[in-house]
Amino acid sequence: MVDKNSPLPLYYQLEEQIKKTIETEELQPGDALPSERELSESYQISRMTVRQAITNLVNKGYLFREKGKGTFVSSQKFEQNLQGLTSFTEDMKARNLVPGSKLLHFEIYPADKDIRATLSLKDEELIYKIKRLRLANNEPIAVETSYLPVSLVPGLTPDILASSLYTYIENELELTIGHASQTVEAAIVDAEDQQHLHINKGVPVLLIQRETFLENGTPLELVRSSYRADRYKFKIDIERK
Ligand code: 16G
Repeated sequence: MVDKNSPLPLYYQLEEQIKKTIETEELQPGDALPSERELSESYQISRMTVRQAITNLVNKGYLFREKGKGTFVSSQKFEQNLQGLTSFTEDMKARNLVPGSKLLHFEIYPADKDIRATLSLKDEELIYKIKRLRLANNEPIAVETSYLPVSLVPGLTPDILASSLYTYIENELELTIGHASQTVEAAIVDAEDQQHLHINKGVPVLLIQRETFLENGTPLELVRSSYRADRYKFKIDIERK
């Protein structure tokens, strides 16, 4: 029940109650939440208040809406260790999820100044710009934009990009990927990426920028990826020196 005399807003109280039913596993991932009407009747609060609580829980990732079907409890967030230099395909397989890729953009063009500098390229050297939506069990997880020199990774095609880029680089081209330097920050994506990721306007994502090098130090890839912050969290083990 909610306490109408409490200084805490009613929507917040309802939010906390729903959260509790999820945390105690009374409601499990995939379970449907009672309808707005049912919740408003059983808690004796307005539908507007119920809607506000649900919207907040959707934005925080506890619930998700399916058009015409209702609101459901989300799965736990994916936890990704930041220590290893892994590919998306490897990350998903390690969790027994089926990795997926949808190619959104594929282009070969002369690198512009910034990217040329990052990838240590000569003037006008050709690069790939590849934008892919990455999926786990068909659920959109991240939008990834990669830049790679064509001379280093020849023969890349949309077909190859439907599966694993790293498998192609390592198994077909027999290159050895060495190390990467990576930053993570919060960001808001544009309307197009919001749609790809199925997130609401204004919901933050985790923006990862990674520069990856071959074992011999040659720059291989610059990538900017927006991961759904409501579905993903990063973990790092640290030691006191
Ligand atoms: C990861 C990498 C990305 C790489 C991709 C290859 C980050 C931020 N990005 O998503 O740089 O291109 O893996 O994945 O970690 P694939 O082998 O499954 O195509």
